[in-house]
Amino acid sequence: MLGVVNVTPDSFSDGGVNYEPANAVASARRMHAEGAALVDVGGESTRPGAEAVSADEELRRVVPVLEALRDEVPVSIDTSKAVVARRALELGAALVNDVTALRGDAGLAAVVAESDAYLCLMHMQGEPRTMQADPRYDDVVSEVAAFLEQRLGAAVAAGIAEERICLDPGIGFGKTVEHNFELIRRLGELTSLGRPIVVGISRKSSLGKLLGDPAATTGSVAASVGAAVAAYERGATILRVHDVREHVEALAAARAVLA
Ligand code: HH2
Repeated sequence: MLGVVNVTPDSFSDGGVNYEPANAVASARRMHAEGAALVDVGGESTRPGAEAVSADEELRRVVPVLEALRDEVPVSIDTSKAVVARRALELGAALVNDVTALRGDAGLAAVVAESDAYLCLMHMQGEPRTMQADPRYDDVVSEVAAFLEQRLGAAVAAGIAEERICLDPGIGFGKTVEHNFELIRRLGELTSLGRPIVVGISRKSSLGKLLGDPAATTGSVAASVGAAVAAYERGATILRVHDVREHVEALAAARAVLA
């Protein structure tokens, strides 16, 4: 379980809640205590329509949080920027979560390669500002699988050990509701790439839309848990979630049934 702590004023579901460093630190500690193996700290929202922030601003947001959590709560850093990743790794981050899959900052691959950190490569069609305008695929699952395989190859070619890399279909990143659910339904086509699969559907708007609100920008915790359990059953290894306790409890029950 990967807990989500967005140190941002504008994230789609927890925006503002963890913008104060003290709140972010408290949330991370709570998520760790509730069973999150890692807490994903981010200083830039990637929600649909979000504007990019500068590296200085991103550092200003995340560094105090990482300093406070150091040696206490295992963290990943949700960033596409090499300077932010480097500082986070110096402060003990164990994983770099890059939603651009090493296509954003040409310096990021070397920063990860020089460390012993893990790396998450995520699929996105387009860029956050415009990605939900009109996402189209011939076959979303095979296109996402081909992309992830290609980015995995690029990361390995840049010197990052394959054993350290996990892959993520990028739920909500340039995808319709149907694309998102099809990716989870056919997750086996992604697990067959041979790397652990991360799924982040927690509170995402597809869940709210599924439940009948076409203008939804978020989804409920209950709907998140239902989708997460289904993703787990289909082979997801890491679930990126805002509500750690609820997901840990649901997975304990699912595991007991499936064991
Ligand atoms: N989703 C978000 C951000 N980072 N990283 C991975 N690997 N997978 C995801 O699905 C993913 C991600 C968006 O969610 P959130 O962080 O809650 O919101 P925001 O981008 O608005 O800060």
